[in-house]
Amino acid sequence: PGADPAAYFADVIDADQKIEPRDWMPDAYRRTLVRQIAQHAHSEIIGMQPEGNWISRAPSLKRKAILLAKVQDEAGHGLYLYAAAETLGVSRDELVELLLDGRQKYSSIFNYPTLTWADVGAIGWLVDGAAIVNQVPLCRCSYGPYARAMIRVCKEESFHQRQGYEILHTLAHGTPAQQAMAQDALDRWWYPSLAMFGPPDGDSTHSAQSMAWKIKRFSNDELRQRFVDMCVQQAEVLGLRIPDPDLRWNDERQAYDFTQPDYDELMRVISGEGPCNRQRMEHRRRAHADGAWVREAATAYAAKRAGRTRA
Ligand code: FAQ
Repeated sequence: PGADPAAYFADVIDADQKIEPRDWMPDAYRRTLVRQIAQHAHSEIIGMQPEGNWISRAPSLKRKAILLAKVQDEAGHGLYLYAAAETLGVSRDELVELLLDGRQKYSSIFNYPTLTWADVGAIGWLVDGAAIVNQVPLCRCSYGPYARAMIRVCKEESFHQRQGYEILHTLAHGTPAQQAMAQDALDRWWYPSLAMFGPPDGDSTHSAQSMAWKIKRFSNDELRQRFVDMCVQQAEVLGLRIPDPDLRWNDERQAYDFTQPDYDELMRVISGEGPCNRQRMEHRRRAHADGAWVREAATAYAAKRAGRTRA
């Protein structure tokens, strides 16, 4: 770093190198990262609920063990991401408070209910699939701690995606009732999964600046297109129908044309009016309150140990 920290920042971004916690950065860069990383962390933690709903009802011991491990991975991703956010000078306690107060967001997708076992398969295939498409480019994000966290997270997400795909494959090749259950899950999760990528580029408030800073590497619409193109063949192998009558290959664009999700619905869900928003937040507040004694015990233990080392 030379005498001019702003010039150094610009050079690092230009050269595709990483900004590290001790480097100077514009306040707005820091704020955007805190917002995005915190929202990402909260999504992992709230995202444990829809699948957690099926741990006690998984159809076999093996499925139950796999699902338990997946939901635990999500808790791990959440903590990993809170730790990445803390390198920007905020504490995990503050971020958790911002979530519980409703001042920070989590992904819209986790406000939809998991009605059947097939939904666990659809979440793995589509929601983790969308998460991978969005997060692989984040491994090259300009902020070092976030980029490095994403490498491990993506490896685990790709295992999650396969386990979901395998659940759906089993159901889709099972009895007619199981096939219908798999199709119904795809019908309900398809558009909410497309909406995960955020508003269309024209309405995305942060995209242009985040792309200039190389936090985002592709726009919301570019990633949504990539996801659709990836899913079409996978749905064919499953023998399931993507619920979009206008889905067709466009030779000129070398990509699929598809129906956009309902962005008014996305905005309603983001603003708290989705099918499960209240339930998800109530559950999180209760879990946080029930865990107060663990935090108190851990703080007391740390203080006791610190006293012992000093003595
Ligand atoms: N939900 O200007 P943009 C997972 C908000 S994966 C809620 O385009 P940006 C794994 C946005 O915050 C899910 N809010 O915003 C898993 C902004 O709000 P603000 C988590 C949304 O940031 C799988 C406003 O709309 N992944 O958890 C959504 O440039 C299975 C304007 O939007 C990540 O968070 C939405 N879908 O782009 C776990 C990835 N979309 O603050 C369990 C990292 C937009 O201005 C089970 N995040 N908003 O009022 C990102 O890549 C970006 O933040 C985007 C949004 C792409 C989500």
